[in-house]
Amino acid sequence: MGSAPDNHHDALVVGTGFGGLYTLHLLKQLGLNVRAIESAPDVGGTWYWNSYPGARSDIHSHVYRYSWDKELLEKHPWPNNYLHQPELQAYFQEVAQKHKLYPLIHFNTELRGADWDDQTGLWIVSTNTGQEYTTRYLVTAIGILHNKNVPEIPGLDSFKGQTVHSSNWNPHIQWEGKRVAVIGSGASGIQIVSSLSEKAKSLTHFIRHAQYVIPSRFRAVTPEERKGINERYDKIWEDVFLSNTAFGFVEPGRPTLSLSPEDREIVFERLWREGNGFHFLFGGFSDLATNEAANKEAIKFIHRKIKETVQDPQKAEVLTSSDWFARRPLTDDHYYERFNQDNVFAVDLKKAPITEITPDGINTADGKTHAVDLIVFATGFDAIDGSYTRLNMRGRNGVELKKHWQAEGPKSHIGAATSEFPNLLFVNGPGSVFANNPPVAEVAAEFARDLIARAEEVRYREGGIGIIEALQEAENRWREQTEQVAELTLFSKTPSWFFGENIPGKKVAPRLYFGGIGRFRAAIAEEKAAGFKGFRFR
Ligand code: NA7
Repeated sequence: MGSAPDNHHDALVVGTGFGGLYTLHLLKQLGLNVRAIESAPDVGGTWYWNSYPGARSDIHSHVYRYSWDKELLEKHPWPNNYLHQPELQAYFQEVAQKHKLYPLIHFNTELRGADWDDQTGLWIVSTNTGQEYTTRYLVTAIGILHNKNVPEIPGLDSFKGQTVHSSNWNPHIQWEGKRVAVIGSGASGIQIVSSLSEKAKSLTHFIRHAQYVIPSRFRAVTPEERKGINERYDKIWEDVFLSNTAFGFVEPGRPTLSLSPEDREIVFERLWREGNGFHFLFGGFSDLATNEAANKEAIKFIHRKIKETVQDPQKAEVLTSSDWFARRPLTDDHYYERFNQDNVFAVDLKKAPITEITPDGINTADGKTHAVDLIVFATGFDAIDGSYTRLNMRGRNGVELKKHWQAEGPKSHIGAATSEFPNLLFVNGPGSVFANNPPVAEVAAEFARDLIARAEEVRYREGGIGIIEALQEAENRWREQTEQVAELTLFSKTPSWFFGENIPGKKVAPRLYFGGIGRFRAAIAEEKAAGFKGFRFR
């Protein structure tokens, strides 16, 4: 199919979540002829798709938004300290409307692949609709959690009831009054168990690795608090962008073992009472995620809370993790309490793995059959690079992105671009930073904009087509740095999607930079100050 003029752009942005919408806004401001494509029928990205009952951000609402629109910050309603999925959806819609982004977006249009033509300096982009686009810059903000992981369990096709992956929820899913199985105990599984167990006939949670779930302390924000936050917003964002985790709370410099056991206990109790998993891990002490002895103290505390909360000792045992408290921290107000209901059960898959799915339910290795009507796969995603490797992306000389990253795992220079793929930019791609997503998306979108602005400058000055490419040495250096920092944390000692361990056969390597958003921004600033030395412009 040929490319109609409406399908040729200076820049094509893929995705309209936090990263994509802002990138679209920035490139429009830059005066480029820019278009976005989005696989969903509306804006929102990850937050469009993850709409299961109880889907909610577990980061405080006043920092789970863009910092750059002061008016929206002050006026857009957020009645509670956390945002439910429909509120986030409404927020994205308001941003897109206010900034006149809707006319620039082609919805229901999914990126399938793209080929770089070095002669013309164009990407030829294919989509699910059959429509091709050509673009000089291809900016992908395709989300780090998009490519669903559904395990291949024998007999799955024979199941007579309904099955759904957490990111595919829809109104046809019948769960009230039904016997529900939830497989998976990450952020999605915990929230789904907590909300569905209210009205399900029974709920069985199949757990391979139990996790540490900190109360969220969901509550309304008072008008006084809101006023105070509005007045302090500039300072709040300044701190967020200089911090490590960007979650909007103070990150103390105090090591855990610097306090006496009694004083430590007071701090842990306070963190538990105040709520929020990230706050518990990063807001009380400086070293819970890096020091084994410190982490063990937090683990002891949480284990005790589980024992105190869950009345049935057998269920409590299944819910008690033996790993480091160093995966993405989880938050929910009711998760542990739900297991005090007679109709809520916990199955330890380490002791009794799933052997097969039958027409009526799930069989486990201990000979039990769990009869269910609905199976919810809260089994996560082929995360980060998995969003890319499912696509047919071919760079210079036809090199495939999948192959380019196969041997050593994904590489990029400061999360923005990879060698041999000129003018392909990532917003929150591999090599980006582990921190609160909206501020990270802003930093990444601005970096992509700056790279494009620089390429355009070179084009006007020197003629030619305007090409940016990450240098191999630069991306290797960034990878080394990412590995070194990851090694200092307990995250690297705890299998998770951060390192690719959740997908069989995937190269195990850090996919995010754990050095904090402040240092990540400093790396970008240094890069810019040195004339973008890690990139070649031609
Ligand atoms: P996660 O955090 O990747 O969690 C997936 C869960 O599914 C995790 O508990 C896995 O167990 C479990 N899983 C995966 N495959 C299987 C099989 N085959 N059998 C049993 N259990 C399995 O995904 P989420 O959607 O919850 O969260 C993703 C991110 O979204 C989250 O971090 C937030 O940033 C928002 P495992 O631990 O691997 O044993």
